[in-house]
Amino acid sequence: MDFQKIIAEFGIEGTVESASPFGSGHINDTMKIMVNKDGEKKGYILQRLNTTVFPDPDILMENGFKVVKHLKNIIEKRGGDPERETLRFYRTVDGKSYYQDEEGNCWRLEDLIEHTRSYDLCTSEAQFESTGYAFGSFMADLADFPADELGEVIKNFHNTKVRFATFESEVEANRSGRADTCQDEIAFALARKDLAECLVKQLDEGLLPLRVTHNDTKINNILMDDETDQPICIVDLDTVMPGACAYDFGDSIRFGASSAEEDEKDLSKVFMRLDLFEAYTRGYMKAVGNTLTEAEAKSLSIGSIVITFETGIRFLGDYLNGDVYFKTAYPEHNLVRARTQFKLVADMEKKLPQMEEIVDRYYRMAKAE
Ligand code: ADP
Ligand code: GN1
Ligand code: MG
Repeated sequence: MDFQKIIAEFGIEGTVESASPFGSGHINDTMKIMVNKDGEKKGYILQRLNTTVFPDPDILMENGFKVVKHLKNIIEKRGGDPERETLRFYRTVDGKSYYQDEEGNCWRLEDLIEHTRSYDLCTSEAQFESTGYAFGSFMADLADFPADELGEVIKNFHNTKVRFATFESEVEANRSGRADTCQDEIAFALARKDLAECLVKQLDEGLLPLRVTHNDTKINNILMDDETDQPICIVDLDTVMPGACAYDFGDSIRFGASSAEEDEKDLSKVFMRLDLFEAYTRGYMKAVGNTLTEAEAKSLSIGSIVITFETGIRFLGDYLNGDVYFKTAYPEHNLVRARTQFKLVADMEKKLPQMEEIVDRYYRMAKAE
């Protein structure tokens, strides 16, 4: 890959000193590029967009530019540092939001946010509490963003009812021929049709309001400062769309309140940590508790189970399809991921009363303030 040529397309001068794969995202190909210009080094993130997942990169990138512009204004108003607290995308010298090479690959470029890192496993309650605060604040910052200006990048992204129907047809089709290797997991999933429908039903009936949500709030999509270990910037804005607040709350819990990584093979190590659940709830409610309706607050605990279940059927569906969506490192990877999600679902089903008590307690506190 000629990275020197690619960055020149974005008007970046200087010599590429290094280019290495970066992060652990499942969708795009992410590279960290270090450029030397007259002895000064600057880092960039270059991503080859996954056009199977995002068939319309124009819509994707225009959404990204709009969201970042909105966030930059808010950060400036509150006296923050827009260079570090949100992304900066580059346009090409021809004014396009991404560069398409001769082979059809679509590339986008953004500044590397220096002296930060992201985690695949939460390191402390304090870190997760501030993550809850950051994702809650993100939703608050987007509260007055005109949602109708956002193109729908992936239809029905968190429509778990539609996801369930898709999963049923994937089981039926069994494209990879591997259905016989995951009969227990398929049965676990097919027994939970009601779970799949419960958030969608409340949205359809108007019981839950639509907000502008991030929709992919796992903790490796938030950058922590190397020194303070505090959240600096929320990344991966590809799926910012109208949604329920429980989508974001739930996805953070799914990933960050888990005792183990998403692809842990030893299921005895996988459970939902109530201490982390409480920490996240504390931070989240401090940010947005006083703006949530009763129904929204109530939806957060069950929503965490729904989103974990949804992610499980997406992984299992992809395993059945022959690993065409998520990046995998080995043939069983998606099945291993589905198993951790289902283990978490089963554990959360048992812990639901405690989760609801925690949410209710912090919600009341936030309302009383
Ligand atoms: P994917 O859609 O594949 O998940 P992301 O946009 O999330 O791709 O990027 C992958 C990872 O790269 C992120 O999880 C984060 O750790 C890191 N990353 C992304 N953008 C930046 C940035 N501007 N500065 C520093 N790290 C970044
Ligand atoms: C993908 O892109 P990444 O790795 O941050 C996926 C999410 C899933 C997640 C599971 C666009 O997120 O929806 O929840 O993997 N993103 C897309 O880890 O499908
Ligand atoms: Mg990501």
